[in-house]
Amino acid sequence: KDQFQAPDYYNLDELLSDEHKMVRDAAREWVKRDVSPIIEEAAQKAEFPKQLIDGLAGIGAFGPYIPEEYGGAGLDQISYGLIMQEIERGDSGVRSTASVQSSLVMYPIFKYGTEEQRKKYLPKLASGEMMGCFGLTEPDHGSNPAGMTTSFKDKGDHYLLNGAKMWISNAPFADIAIVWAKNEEGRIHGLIVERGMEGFTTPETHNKWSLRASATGELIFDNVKVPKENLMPEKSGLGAPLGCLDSARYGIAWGAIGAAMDCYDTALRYAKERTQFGKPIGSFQLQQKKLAEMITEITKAQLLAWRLGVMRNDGTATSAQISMAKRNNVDMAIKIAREARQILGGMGITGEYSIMRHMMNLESVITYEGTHDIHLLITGMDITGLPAFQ
Ligand code: TGC
Ligand code: FAD
Repeated sequence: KDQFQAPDYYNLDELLSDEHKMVRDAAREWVKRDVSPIIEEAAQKAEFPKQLIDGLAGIGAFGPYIPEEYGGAGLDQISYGLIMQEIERGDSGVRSTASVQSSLVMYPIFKYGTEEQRKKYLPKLASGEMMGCFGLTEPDHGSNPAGMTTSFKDKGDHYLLNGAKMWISNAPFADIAIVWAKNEEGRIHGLIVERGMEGFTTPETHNKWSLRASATGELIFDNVKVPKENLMPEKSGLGAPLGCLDSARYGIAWGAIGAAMDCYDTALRYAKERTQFGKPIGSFQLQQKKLAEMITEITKAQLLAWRLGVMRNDGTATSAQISMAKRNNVDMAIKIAREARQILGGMGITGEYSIMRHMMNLESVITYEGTHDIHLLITGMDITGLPAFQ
């Protein structure tokens, strides 16, 4: 049985509105009821649990901040963050599916698409009837997407798309892909590619030890004819995909707190129940130091995420501020997962507890949406004015 109790050491609930708490509690209950009982088996089998799609749509996880007229939940940024926190409390892979659908598929269609594209795709994406993926990374261009070689040519009544994307979450089952590719002048544009277009395939990536409950794959484009109306016209250049990443990275800053809270809560309960040398292990100073540091770091991360949410609501958060929160909170979560696993001793390596799964998942989360190193360099550039990427 899922006994999770969320830590709130600084009474952060007092900073939340009734709507925030209602949205958060609905997501929390859904994770307890529908995710926790099945997620370990899905991860062991390396399968994305598709049966969760309806529930994700039901808690507003697909397009939380997309206006209701397009099928979204019309919520604010803090509600969006809280939903991501609760889902990742269950599993980072399930949160990935929600992040991609919301911030990397619905967001670009909403922001950069035509009214026809919004009406055609957004309501179906919000309800989960249609699933999407986001293709930016290529085999030879990960941290440096500006170097991408996927390209399209204008053939009069259509575009001809060639190239390949790698490490794409949701690719194996997605109905549409948001694909970033260069035109003949080398300018990056976003195209909506639909499953079934001739020459478009999505082979699955196997043998992952991380994010096993999320389906990852490639996107291969072999002379794919893309109708002209599938180009998103309102923004081009690298800033277009990077703008989507701002929204997804913000959600991850909250999501990572969820994973950390679950590891801490599990370790705290175990430390109070497990007896060695005639005493609960939680009575030993070394274990208390670990737990005390965990709750301190979680509390700091919660404050960072909440403040960033307020700035996102005001429209004042910068890309560099979002980058810092993604980096800090994922790093915090992975360190807590490692310490929490040790508190459980041998039991910590089993699937009886969620910690090892979170720990392995977080190895992907610290790498995708910009690696920890790239985010350090983003902060470095922001404070010195000197880019150190090249
Ligand atoms: P740079 O010259 O700095 O910038 C190019 C243009 O982009 C603008 N810009 C941004 N715009 C919006 N949001 C941001 N965060 C932005 N950052 C930069 C910038 O102003 C410029 O605009 P303009 O108009 O002057 O052209 O670009 P650079 O080539 O030097 O690269 C900078 C760098 C390294 C920070 C960037 O390439 C980067 O962030 N790399 C990391 C790549 C990455 O994060 N990939 C993620 C792939 S998607 C993914 O991982 C999904 S996982 C999903 C899941 O399962 O949850
Ligand atoms: P590289 O860029 O080759 O980096 C390798 C190492 O070099 C890293 O440690 C990095 O920090 C370091 N490095 C690189 N450049 C520098 C530098 N200038 N200075 C110092 N160090 C540097 N991408 C998508 O487009 N869509 C998705 O849905 C998606 N989902 C993913 C799901 C999973 C499970 C994973 C693992 C990845 C996913 N990605 C996705 C790809 C992800 O964004 C990339 O893996 C990430 O951006 C890093 O690229 P890379 O793996 O090519 O590593």
